[in-house]
Order: sequence, then structure tokens, then C-alpha cells
Amino acid sequence: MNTFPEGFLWGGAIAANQAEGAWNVDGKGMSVADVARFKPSISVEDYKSQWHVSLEDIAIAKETDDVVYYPKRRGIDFFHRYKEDIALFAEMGFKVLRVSIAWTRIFPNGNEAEPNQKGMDYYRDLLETLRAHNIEPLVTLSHYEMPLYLVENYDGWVSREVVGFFTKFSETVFREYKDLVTYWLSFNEIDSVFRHPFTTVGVIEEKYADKKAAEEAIYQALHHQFVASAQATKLLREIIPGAQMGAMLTKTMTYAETCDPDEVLMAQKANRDNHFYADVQIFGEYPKHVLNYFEENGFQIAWTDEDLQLLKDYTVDFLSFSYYMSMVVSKNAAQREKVGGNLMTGVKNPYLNTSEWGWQVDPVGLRISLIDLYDTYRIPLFVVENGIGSTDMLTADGTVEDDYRIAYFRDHFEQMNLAIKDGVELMGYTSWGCIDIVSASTSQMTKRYGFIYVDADDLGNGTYNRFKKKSFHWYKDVIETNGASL
Ligand code: BGP
Repeated sequence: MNTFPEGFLWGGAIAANQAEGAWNVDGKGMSVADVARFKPSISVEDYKSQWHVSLEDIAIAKETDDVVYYPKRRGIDFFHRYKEDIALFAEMGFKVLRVSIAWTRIFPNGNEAEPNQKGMDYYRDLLETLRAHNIEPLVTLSHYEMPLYLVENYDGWVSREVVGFFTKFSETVFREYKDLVTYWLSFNEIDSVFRHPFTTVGVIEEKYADKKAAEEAIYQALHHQFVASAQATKLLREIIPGAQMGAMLTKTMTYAETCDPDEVLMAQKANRDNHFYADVQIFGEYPKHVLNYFEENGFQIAWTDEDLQLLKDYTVDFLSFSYYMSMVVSKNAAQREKVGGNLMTGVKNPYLNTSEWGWQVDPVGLRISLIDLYDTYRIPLFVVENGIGSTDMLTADGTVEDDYRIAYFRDHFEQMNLAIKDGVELMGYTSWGCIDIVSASTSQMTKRYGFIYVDADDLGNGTYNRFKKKSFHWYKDVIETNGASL
């Protein structure tokens, strides 16, 4: 019997910048997610094919003293169609929907004295619509959505002042939506600061003297996010008693290729480095190995005693994470076959298949991750992103025969179920991109994750009409039977 614990939060996840569109509507400011930085080494043609933009997009490029920004095409018009979409989620029986609040809808430049009322009204209606369907909102405060203005005028999160702006944003939304939201996440994939410094912490690496200086700046920016997250947790406790704050990590499970102790050590280091971000938010302090690393590299991260106390006093209530793939490390990586993942590349695991985008599909790795994280932290876990990106074909009768997606989910759900039997406390599961949205790493529309197909192509052409895939009905059964139908 594969049933899940009573009250298990089944649902789906999206992010404002990948779903809403309407990037400049009703007073919204531009965020780091709305643009890509032009690099002189990339021709406009390459730029267009990398980010799937059309000529009109190129025409509205934004230029500052040192950088040129090109808007990226974003969203599935969730901004206007959220009622229709939420009704479809409700039809599947969702208990929870993970959404994010775009900071730039509330404070267009990030630092205004007063919030933008239209932005506040938009999210109020969205959250009330969820409540009306008995869907619990799970809200990410920052999902790759910092105001571009703060990058241009404050060096992003490197600047201490940004902590104050974010605190004000958090306080504003906690007060505004206190009757509507119980579960919050501070920063999406907080560990991705080194993978995407621009979209996470607003750092433009080229501005720094060299790689080491840029790395130090990113650690500084990350420290400010840790402090901002603790500060938000403090405010949440005051403003919404009983609400919960979660950390959000990209779980990158790393295996050693062999039982050679040197390789096992390499894998352990990779996993430890991945856990560092959760360590700070759950144990309330920097792990010694990171402090040693700062010292060895001469990194002087500016922090105060109050910061360190805040981190200690306001740790998170639960740990959420995304899980897409596992990785392999090898002493002989140079001689090994590689997997060309579009986000992380590495040594190919011969026991696993890969997705069309080269991500190694590993359901058992999810069980290992759950056990590993729970044994380390002993706080409730929440899988808030998981899924497979694929090029789906809409059939003539308006559906998608996505048996491959069903198989992917079934395998992962079975492993979650086993992890629960292994003693893991799992609050819920939100599949990534429960409706097709624009891909974060490629800006493609054709990298689809959803139970619901959206008729739009990479350049944004299409009717944007929604169609239920075969997996829609399958997931509905899973939720209805709380996993027994698996
Ligand atoms: C995570 C992000 C999401 C999301 C997902 C899938 O890293 O939190 O925003 O998009 O990855 O990635 P992609 O869209 O590149 O396939």
C-alpha cells in the first residue's frame, strides 16, 4: 500500500517570472529575470537563439553605462489567466500551490517608500482564489526576481542596504497577506548564487578585478541573503504567529564513481559544499570548513555580531528542496563519458538515463537525498521542485500522451513513499512547472514540465490556450487516493 501520511500536501510549483508574463504591466518594475546581459563576445544572432527572443525584443533593449540588457520572453500569461489555471489545479485536487511574489510588482525599483497598490491587489486576489479552492499557498519571497534597479544602483546583494529593502518587502507582504499564507520560503535555491550570480544576487562578475574578487563578492552577497532570510523569519514570527519559514536548497546528490576512498572523499566534499547553505539556515551558524575556506583565501566577509546572533536565533522551520538529478565524481573524469546537462555537466552514470536536456534521472537518488537530509537536519522536509522537461506533442484531439512523464513521477513517488517508511518526515510535494512555463535556464517554452499543455512556442507565438495532458488525469488519481493508485 503506497498511501502517504494524512494531510500530505500534494500540488505543484511555479515562479512569478516564468509564469506571469506582463513584466511591465500595472507598474511592475524590471527584474533580473526579465533580462539577459549582453556580452560582447556573443553576436545578436547567437543571443536570439540562446534566449529565444524575436527581433522586437531586441529592439527594446535597455542600456546602461557598462551593460546592455535584452529583455527575455517570459511567462504564459498567468498574470491574466490565473483564475482559469487555478481552477484546473483545483480539478486535479491540488492541496498546495507554490508561487512566488515578484518583488518588482510590490516595489518596482525595490526601494520605494510605498508599495505599488496594483501589485498588492494582484497577489491578494491570486491568494484569495487559491483559498477559495482550498489550495494552501506556499509562497517564495525571492525566486530569481530581484529588482534590476538594485543591481544597477547598489551592486545587488553585495550592498548591505539591500537587506533593508528586502526586509521592508517581506514585512509588507507578511502584513498584507497574513490571513492568507502559512507556508513561506525565503530564497529559491539559495545555493545557486555561484551558478547564476546575476539572477540570484545581482552580481556582475566582470566588474570585479578577478575571479577570486568576484567569488568574495558573491559570498558577501550570500551572507546578506542569509541575514535577510533570518530577519524575515523574525518578522514572520511576530506578524503571523504559527506561520512557517522554509529554507530552499537545490539538492545535488553526488556519488563517487568507485569505492576508492579518495573518490568517496571527493563525493563527500561535493555533498558537504551543497549542504553548507542549509547548515547556516538550520544550525544557525557557518560551518567550520567554510570559515577555514574564507581564511585560506583571505576572504574578508563583512558581518556583525548582531548578524551572527540573528542567524542563530531565527533558523527555519522546515527544509524544502528541488530535486532533478544526481551527479557522479571521478578521479578520472577527463577520460570518462560526460553528460551534457544544460545546467550542470558531469560524469555519466551508466546506471541512469538522461532527459532530453541531459539531466540524469535518478528516483532512488531522491530517496537517498531524503534520508540524508532528514538524518542530518531532523526537521520536516518538503520537495518543492521535481519533474522532467520534455518536448511534448499536442495531439489532434487536444491532449499529450505523456506516458514518459507519468513513469517519471511514479518512480519518484514510490521512492518518496519508501523514504517515509524509512522514517523521513515529509510535508508535501510540489512538482515543478505543474503547468508548462518558460524554462529558467534556457528561456525555452518547449522544455515542458506540466500536467497542462500551454499552446505557445519558444518565440512566444501561439494561442496560450491550456490543454490537459494524460498525466493530468493520472496525477488527479494519485492525489485523490493519496498515493494508493500508484
Ligand atoms: C530550478 C529553478 C526553477 C526551474 C527549474 C527547472 O533551478 O528553481 O526556476 O526552472 O530549475 O529548470 P529549467 O527551467 O531550466 O528546466
